Amino acid sequence: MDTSRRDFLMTAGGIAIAGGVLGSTLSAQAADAPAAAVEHKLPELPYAYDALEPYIDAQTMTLHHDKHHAGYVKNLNAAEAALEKARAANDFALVQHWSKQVAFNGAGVSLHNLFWTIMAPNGKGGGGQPAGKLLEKITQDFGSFDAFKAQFSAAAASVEAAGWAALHYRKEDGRLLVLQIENHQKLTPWGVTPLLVLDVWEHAYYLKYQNKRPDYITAWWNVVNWEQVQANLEAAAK
Ligand code: MN3
Repeated sequence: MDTSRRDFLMTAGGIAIAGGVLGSTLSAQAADAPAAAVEHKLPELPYAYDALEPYIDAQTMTLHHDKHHAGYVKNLNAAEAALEKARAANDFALVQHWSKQVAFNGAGVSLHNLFWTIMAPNGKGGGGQPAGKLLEKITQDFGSFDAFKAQFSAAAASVEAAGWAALHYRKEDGRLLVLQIENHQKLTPWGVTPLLVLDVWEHAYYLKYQNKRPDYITAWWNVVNWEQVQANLEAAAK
């Protein structure tokens, strides 16, 4: 296993959905025997657990990162290992089962990797409004920043059960799209790159906001790291 490639995939994991899965497939082609699955790792939070207070509380951040996100990483590693065994055994019922697990947990890992990075403490990179090229693009595709914000908030508020709201960049026509994601992997078209995502699974807000998901969404705008979203747009549009 090429460790520099593995490190790259780990750091780039927040940007490209299923980047690690694609990477392990590519490196497997170069070897005579299939390469072992890439071990996915839980990235550290780029700030302290209490850094997003009072908008997102420290206990929620701790459980969310250390238990939920860590669980997706662990389950992804287990599912990829099991998938390899099922393939080697030509057990296609198990291949189907573990493929679904890889999709669900892999998307969960990727979205959480991205989620932590598009937030920052309020007043220290978090909150306010986008500027420059990002603001220009949002204005072009949604009419105004306020119109975008209203659409994104409504998308987040109305996700059925567990899921996410996402701002995607579609390279084909250079458009920004606000879409919902059910669970971690459903309702997403091909050919888009998520730039900004909001976790609206109950584990993301229930301790502090209980059933008031809209209050969590309103508070969350105070910790959005627009500089990172702008960097994500530049990377996606390259
Ligand atoms: Mn979550």
